[in-house]
Amino acid sequence: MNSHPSLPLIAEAREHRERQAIVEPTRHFTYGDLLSASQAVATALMAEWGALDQARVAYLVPPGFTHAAVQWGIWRAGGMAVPMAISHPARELAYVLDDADPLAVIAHPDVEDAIARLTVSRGVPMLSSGALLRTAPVDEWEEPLVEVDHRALMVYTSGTTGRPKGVVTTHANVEAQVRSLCEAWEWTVDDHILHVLPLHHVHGIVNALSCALWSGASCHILPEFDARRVWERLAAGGITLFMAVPTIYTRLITAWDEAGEEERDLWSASASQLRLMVSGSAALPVRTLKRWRQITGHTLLERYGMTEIGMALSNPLHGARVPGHVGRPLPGVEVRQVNEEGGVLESPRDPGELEVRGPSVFLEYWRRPDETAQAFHDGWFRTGDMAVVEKGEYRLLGRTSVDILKSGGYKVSALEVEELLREHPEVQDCAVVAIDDPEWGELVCAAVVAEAGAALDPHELRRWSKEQLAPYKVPRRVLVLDELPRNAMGKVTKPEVCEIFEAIEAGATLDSSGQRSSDRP
Ligand code: MLC
Ligand code: AMP
Repeated sequence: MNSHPSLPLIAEAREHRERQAIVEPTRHFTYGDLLSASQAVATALMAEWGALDQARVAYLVPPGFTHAAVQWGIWRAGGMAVPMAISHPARELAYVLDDADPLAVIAHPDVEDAIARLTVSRGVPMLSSGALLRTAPVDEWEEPLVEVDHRALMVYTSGTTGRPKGVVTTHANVEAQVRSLCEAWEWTVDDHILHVLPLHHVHGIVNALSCALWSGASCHILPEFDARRVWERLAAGGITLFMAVPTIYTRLITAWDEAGEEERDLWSASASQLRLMVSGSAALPVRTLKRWRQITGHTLLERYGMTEIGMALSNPLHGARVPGHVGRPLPGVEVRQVNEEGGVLESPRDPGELEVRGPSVFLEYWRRPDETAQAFHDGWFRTGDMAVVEKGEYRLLGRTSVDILKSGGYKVSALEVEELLREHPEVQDCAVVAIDDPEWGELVCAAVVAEAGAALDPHELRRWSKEQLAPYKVPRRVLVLDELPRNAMGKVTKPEVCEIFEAIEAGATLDSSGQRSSDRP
């Protein structure tokens, strides 16, 4: 076997073969196990296709050891890893398959049925992750040379235009993202992170899983988020780090409030033992930060990032964390603000759009050269997020586009949801807006106008949407209106649509799935 792998991640893993890498609820795996299993995956892929030379390999594998082994195996064979979401319905999975156009799809036996029909009709080979991991070891395995500027990862994320785009990062980008966080948050081999995030977005992939594995630390993975299980796992002891989106902290607070006194005391005491708890992917409400501090003694470290850039701004590990602020640039990251004309602001105290530059910034949107070019301004990535700097600390003000929403930490394109709703035979027109919500941050809400003579049922529209869209994109509230509010130019005025939802909310007449209303307030 080649003793000089070109991926630093693999070289580092060999330094701590005996240490625990992945801990599942009932099984433990060492770095040695991860090296063997990922080599088995790489060997099997290369037996079929030779060194992959950046070819895309998609995978549909629940969070856990197998997921990590498959991702590393694709990398070690020289491929580009394309994670798919197990919670997504066929239409979303089909979109990723068509857009990524992968060489093969690796599927876990539990989810093979969900993807088999799609791969067969497209002629894409499907491989079972179970069978790959059982590939017999090969004595003479020449690990292919993987250049740092080779494409490593493609994560699908929604944008202001059309359907989701594949954000491609190179090995150098991923390494820069990981090393920046490992330095800023002082990861060590002695860390144990409790991982409850999905593994098809950077928060779960890079910040939690990859930082742990790069550091020789242990990653304790729960297959899905469940508030009581998280508290119970924290109470069992040994965890040093936790990372989540604000909705998860809100859910943990609710579970704590509902627990008995003895349990609360145990949970609070065990959480206080962690060395760091981080929040990100959406704005952390100050009330959540304060309540979490009361319960655990931790001032959550809030940071700001994006799929295209990894993490950019962070409150400090040591020193004061300013509530409502996202801190300062992370190591290796340059941040500036520009005005509407693209001019760099003279005073960062003025509001401006954030632009980011550095080795962690992505390479390209997959097969979208025009959109990639538009996303940059003189070599700086345009985030679409507005911010001011107050006493040296960045504070986010919102986004430049009303058509991007964040719900439970997931990004949603209002335009994408609108396009889907317009495909419904009874929908003539619609407007999708974000409504503030204490649990989800923002809720996806849709105002729709029915086709003439159609009796459009909001419940039915939601049920139909669920069959087509990722769960977090499905409108939570659907309101049937006679017409959408428009300005003199005939353009739908989304702020007015929001006002209608808010007025109805204030009157508390709208149930969670929407109800018919044609009375404009
Ligand atoms: C689930 N649902 C959501 C939702 N997640 N609806 C809106 N927004 C979401 N985020 C739906 C379910 O389909 C269900 O619909 C209903 O909400 C209740 O489901 P649940 O079982 O209570 O929710 P759950 O599955 O527990 O999910 C909640 C969650 C999850 C918070 C654990 O949303 C989550 O894991 N969020 C993290 C997302 C993330 O990792 N983002 C990082 C992106 S990277 P119904 O109709 O059946 O009731 C990034 C860069 C950066 O942003 O800076 O990090
Ligand atoms: P995504 O495209 O899913 O990677 O989401 C990135 C977006 O999440 C950013 O552009 C921000 O709008 C938002 N975001 C990430 N972290 C924070 C934060 N701490 N506060 C507010 N918004 C955030």
